Amino acid sequence: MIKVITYGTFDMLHYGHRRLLERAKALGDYLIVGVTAEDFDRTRGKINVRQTLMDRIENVRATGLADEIIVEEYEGQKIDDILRYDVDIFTVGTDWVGKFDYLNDYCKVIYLERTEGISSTEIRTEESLTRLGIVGDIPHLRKFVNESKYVNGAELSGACLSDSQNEYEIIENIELDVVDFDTLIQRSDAVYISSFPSKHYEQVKEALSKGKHVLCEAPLGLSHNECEELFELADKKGVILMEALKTAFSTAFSRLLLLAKSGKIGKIVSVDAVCTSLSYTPATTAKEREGIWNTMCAWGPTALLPVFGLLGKNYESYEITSLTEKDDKQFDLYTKINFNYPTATASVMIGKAVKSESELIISGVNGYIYVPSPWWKTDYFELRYENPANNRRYFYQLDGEGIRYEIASFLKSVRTGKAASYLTRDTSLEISKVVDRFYSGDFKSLN
Ligand code: C2G
Repeated sequence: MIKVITYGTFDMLHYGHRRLLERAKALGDYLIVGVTAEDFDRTRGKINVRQTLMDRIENVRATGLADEIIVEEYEGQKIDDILRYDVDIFTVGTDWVGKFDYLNDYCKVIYLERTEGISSTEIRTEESLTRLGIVGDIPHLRKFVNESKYVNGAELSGACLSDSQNEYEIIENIELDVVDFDTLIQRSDAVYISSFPSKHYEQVKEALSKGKHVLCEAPLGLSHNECEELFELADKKGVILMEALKTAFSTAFSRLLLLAKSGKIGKIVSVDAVCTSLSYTPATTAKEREGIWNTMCAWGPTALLPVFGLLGKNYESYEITSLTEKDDKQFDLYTKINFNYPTATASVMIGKAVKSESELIISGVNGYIYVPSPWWKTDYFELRYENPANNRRYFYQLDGEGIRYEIASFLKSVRTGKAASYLTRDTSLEISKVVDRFYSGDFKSLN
């Protein structure tokens, strides 16, 4: 009996896939089809897959061509499978020519002509293209535009720049139409807003009231009431409002939250997050400071993410302590926030003009989770125990600092009409309360 094996994602199974499977089957007597797991696809950069693993397996099964279906979960698995299933022929489309020649050491390798004129990418793109406008400052926007290239389903409809920006620079480097806010809203289905935080509320409100979906850099507004109002408006208009916090979309971060919640370190008693960068030189004049994000806005939402994500909103109290610019109590150079929960504590240390080890530590009664600096864009963390022999290390691929996953989640939410975000509305609203308290001047000053 000649055994044949082939692999693929088989997203939105189409004629090209079916033809490949038919010809693979015809090469022998028994066909094994390996369908890629979601995590495996993500590590090989396929972040636009629409269907779940189970749906994709069902579609392959429904062709009636596979005698056996297996799941492909890791790099190098093909060698294991060929040996384990005693495979005679490995086959795949000609888009992979040369890439799998190394399997010739284990079985015969045959590349089958790829069917031209059809692909999952084209089907996904044709089905729903979201016209996405971008608003804000060039450095933020450039990253966003570059990352959006990895995500299917969006067409950038133009850019609205903050006042001080040079139009030509963005046109030359990003190649986008620069237009005013109203024009941008008119020609877009959704907008990404990364302007100065004090502008967020008005811009988000304007976009939502015109029925546009919004992805806005955190913080969404400077007051809690504003944020609540914006979410209510989004519901009323039936559109998606999502806060953009790239860390929330990184695989390592979301997995460590799950591990912590599933009791791996026992009951959690402390969450301590540090985010610092020497990205600001104090003592610039108030004029020069215009457009520069203070510490609370630049770092607060990110650092608060693990606190609210793990301990929730039922804290008893918290205090904020800040060192601010002498002439501006709303411009913090350094801020410390200490939380008291009924059975846990948490601390957040953030600074744009103070440097410290920017790590995240989640302590439990049985052990702790250690995420090295800079934890907000990590691909790695450790579970540590009293006995080091029990320690575990976890690695997850992180591409584009999480921004491309954030864009993919936003577009999925827009497409399905359901929030598909790791960042819950509760967390966003809790973050807004802290930002609100800081702006109302309710903190201990170190000046
Ligand atoms: N295919 C084809 N014609 C198309 C599209 C796809 O012949 N128009 C083939 C591909 O060459 C592949 C199979 O159908 O052999 C599945 O394609 P995908 O779902 O795109 O999977 P792919 O990313 O190619 O994964 O480990 C996974 C394998 O490496 C292949």
